[in-house]
Amino acid sequence: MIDYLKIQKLINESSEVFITAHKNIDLDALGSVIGIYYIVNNLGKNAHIIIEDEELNNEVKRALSTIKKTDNITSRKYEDIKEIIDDKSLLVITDTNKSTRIQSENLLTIKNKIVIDHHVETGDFNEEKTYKYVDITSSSATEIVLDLVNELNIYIPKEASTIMLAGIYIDTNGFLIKTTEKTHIYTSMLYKFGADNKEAQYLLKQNFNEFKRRQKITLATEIYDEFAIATSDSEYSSTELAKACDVLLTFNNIEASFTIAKLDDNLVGISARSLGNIDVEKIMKKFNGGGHKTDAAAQIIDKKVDEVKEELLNILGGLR
Ligand SMILES: [Mn+2]
Repeated sequence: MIDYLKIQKLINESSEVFITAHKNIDLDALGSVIGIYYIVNNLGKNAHIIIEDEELNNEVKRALSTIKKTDNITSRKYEDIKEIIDDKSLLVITDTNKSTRIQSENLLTIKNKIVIDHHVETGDFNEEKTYKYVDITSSSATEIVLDLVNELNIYIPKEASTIMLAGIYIDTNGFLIKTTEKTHIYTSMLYKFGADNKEAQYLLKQNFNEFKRRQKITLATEIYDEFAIATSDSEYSSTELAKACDVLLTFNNIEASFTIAKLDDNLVGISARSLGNIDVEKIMKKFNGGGHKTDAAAQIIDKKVDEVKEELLNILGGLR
């Protein structure tokens, strides 16, 4: 259970609060950041949202322009706020537990830090944290933040609630994966705040070319008994591989899915998902990767996509 009293105390004792999330910010990260923003504001402190991304995806752009218009919230860069950082500043990081993935690593100089995340811990966040809460059973970072919102009895305005709703929608693939009773309880809380599902749909409109790219690797899928394996010789990002992998899990008879493609010239990425009967973390560990039983990944240096697929098939063959 999240220690909301400790978080409240840390905010109350701070001078100002800086809130950030992972690079290439998405709607879940932004939704959780906005939720924290309102918590901090309600507790009577100044909050600053730090986003350094040079290029924002369209959903995030739309969301940011909405809350700028309606709630007068703007994001800032480290350069703008570095002068006001002092010993009592508090940094809140959401939706990532990798210090290298944070929007601005400069922010890590802030001594007091809270980390709130729903990803499996990777051990690459070695900075000292004042308080850390990682819950991998939560659908999204936004869901965890709503737990706080609920405990601390905070009100979230309509437009911000819609962004938070869209954030949960993104991380659960439309309430298909990682969704629990709690996810729905907090979603209904967002509706009570005035979240608008139709507006969320507009926020979530996707880029057709990106969709086509994901479809392309999805169409290259081959089925081996209860396993779906998709490969491509084109370059994909690990996010794209993860998204395509999520989708493969939705097909008949599939218990585990894998997407494999080049991430870079001599780096192959593999993403793995399971409904829970197959331990994909164990499988990814054989590639020196890691993750969770149902959600794992690995990166392999100096191997070809086909070689990685062969290795994977051997491992899967050994499972029976
Ligand atoms: Mn997330």
